[in-house]
Amino acid sequence: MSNNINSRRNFLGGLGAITAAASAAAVSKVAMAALPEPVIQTRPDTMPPLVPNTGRPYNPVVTLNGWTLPWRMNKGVKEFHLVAEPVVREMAPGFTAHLWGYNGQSPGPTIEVVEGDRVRIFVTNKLPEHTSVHWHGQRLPNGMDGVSGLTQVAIQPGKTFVYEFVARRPGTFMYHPHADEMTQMAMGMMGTWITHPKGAHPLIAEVDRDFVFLLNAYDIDPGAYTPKIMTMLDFNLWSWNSRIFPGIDPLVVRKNDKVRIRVGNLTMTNHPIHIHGHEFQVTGTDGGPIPHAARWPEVTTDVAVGQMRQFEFLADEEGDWAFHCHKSHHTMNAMGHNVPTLIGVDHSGVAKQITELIPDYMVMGERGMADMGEMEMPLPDNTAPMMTGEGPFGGVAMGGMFSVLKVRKELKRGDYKDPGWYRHPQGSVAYEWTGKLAEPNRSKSAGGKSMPLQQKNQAEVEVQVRKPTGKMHHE
Ligand SMILES: [Cu+2]
Repeated sequence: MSNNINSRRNFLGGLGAITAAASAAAVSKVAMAALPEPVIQTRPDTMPPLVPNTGRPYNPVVTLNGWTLPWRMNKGVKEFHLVAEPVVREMAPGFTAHLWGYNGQSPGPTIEVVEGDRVRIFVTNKLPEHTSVHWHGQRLPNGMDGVSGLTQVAIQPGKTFVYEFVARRPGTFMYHPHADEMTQMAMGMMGTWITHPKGAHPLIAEVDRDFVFLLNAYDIDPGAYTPKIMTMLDFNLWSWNSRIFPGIDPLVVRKNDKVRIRVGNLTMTNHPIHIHGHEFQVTGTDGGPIPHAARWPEVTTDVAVGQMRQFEFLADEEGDWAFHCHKSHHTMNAMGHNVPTLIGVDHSGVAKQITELIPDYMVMGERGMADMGEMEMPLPDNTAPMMTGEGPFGGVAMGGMFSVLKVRKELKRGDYKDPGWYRHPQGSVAYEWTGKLAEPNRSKSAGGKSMPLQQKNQAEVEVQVRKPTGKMHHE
């Protein structure tokens, strides 16, 4: 996590090091007369929570590899300024994508308000085509719902529209265009909206750490910068807030902190989000908080398309706990697909011969794919390796939707700095067995009483042989 707030342009500008808290409300008299000056973020780091210093107090969220949009208070109305524009997003170190987003990044900044707040959002369109913003999950006047053509005129390039409503319902919401959605969401236009409860709420617990991120997916050819927008299913980059492992920051929490994680899905498939070492309860959806009697413990929760799930747990086990999507193809990056299974195929000799013809030739997968995580394979420029990451015990061989929940005793309240790798207590790490191995005691009655092995007649075993037809591919 970076504490560099200088990368945020604040309303006053040029003041140098201004704190996140101060930038939330600092507005000059000149600015009051016009639109709020848009605040632009240029970095993909997880920014510290934006502590409010105007309006009702609340415990702010931390946006994973993201930030919260400062606002100005104008006669009792919270005013925000979103700018829809092309952005350059570093998805992982060494790999940047040319996306569309808001205020310098994809996803756009998180918007945080309090139940009952009057909100005004200025949306300026700097895209080459029209857009609109839909406020997913909000109770609002129909004409503020942001569906271009249906509830409003689309925002043409260069135009600024104003959305105004009262944040009536506390919860976790999303925002995204409702104009040329296929293109604009495939290009990364989305953001999160948090409406905090205005006081103690019977179903919304107070927590020590409150994280939020969106699930998104891209199809960017190795070596390319711009997503292919026509892709429906075969995405090759599975990201959290437009970051892929090892570019996703760890979720750093203090031992015995009560933790809430809010996850919204704006991809085109479901993602079973899985945490190690702890059980959680799903405490809310974008439809609102879940009654206590309807909650049950889980270690994985499926987040379907267009849904938000918020879950909570007590982080009472120290360590570096994997936290990831449980679809194994979603924890790898581009180039991992369309490779034939070669497990058990011996390539020795062949690779050497081919290398003489094609330098850099590499055989993939004869001992499984784990080698891929460690190989120094030449990649096209601007490409994330398929599986990578160096852990304290070797290659992690992951990509995509993978991060680490780091639970530590020694952290201070509000400290989100990466504490490094976990120091395991002596004797608490899986270790190699170096003693003798017993001979396996093989089962002699595989079918039990119903199909005793001894009575099976070998001659009755039928073998089907299918001859290749002319239509099959021959290697
Ligand atoms: Cu997934």
